[in-house]
Amino acid sequence: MRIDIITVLPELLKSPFEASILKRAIEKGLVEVHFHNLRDYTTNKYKQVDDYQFGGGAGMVMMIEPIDKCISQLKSERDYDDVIYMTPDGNTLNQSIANGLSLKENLIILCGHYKGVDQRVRDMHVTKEISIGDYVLSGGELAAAVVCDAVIRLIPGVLNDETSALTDTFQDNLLAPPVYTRPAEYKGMEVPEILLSGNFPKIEKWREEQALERTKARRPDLLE
Ligand code: 6GU
Repeated sequence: MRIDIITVLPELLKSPFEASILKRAIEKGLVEVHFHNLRDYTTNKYKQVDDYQFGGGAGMVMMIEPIDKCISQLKSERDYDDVIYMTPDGNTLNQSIANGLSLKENLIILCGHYKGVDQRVRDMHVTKEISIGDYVLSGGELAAAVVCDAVIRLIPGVLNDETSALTDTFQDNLLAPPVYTRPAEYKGMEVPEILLSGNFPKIEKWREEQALERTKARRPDLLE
């Protein structure tokens, strides 16, 4: 997979890709991530990327020209499956959206700022609009990093134990069951005995029950 991220703040976005699972995915050649600074696509000498909105009102709007130049250049180099615009009025990210994106070959992610981008960018280029929840961030960069993390860890070969993505919370609309590691007893608190029993069919059944119980208690909406 190749991901091209268009942003006015590349420095805000780079560090998540320099540690842990995302770093390893890049090193293994399973994903390429390229950052494009929108200011490199401006035409005026002030490297201006935003302007006042037509009709008046507070807040700047990201201009169409630098964004179109950047996206058009990328599209001339290869085919893209999707151009994703990060925006609080997009579809809320969930595991099903992440699963779908993990199957794509080439993606562009455009990070919004200020009051957002000129609507014509969305009409002309954008194929998916994604939010990461009902709250407002200063820009789409952190949201883009969240999308990349959720998607990249699903690419086959990225996680060491391939089954571990399959048993994630949400992967089957259930929350994950409680987990324990050594020591078996800590300050009088004991690990459930079943987990020490070695009876794997029984352990599996216990985990399923726990997952269901937890989901009923915390997220009954997932079971509807
Ligand atoms: Cl994608 N962008 C911004 N600016 N705020 C958000 C968001 C995105 N998702 C949730 N809040």
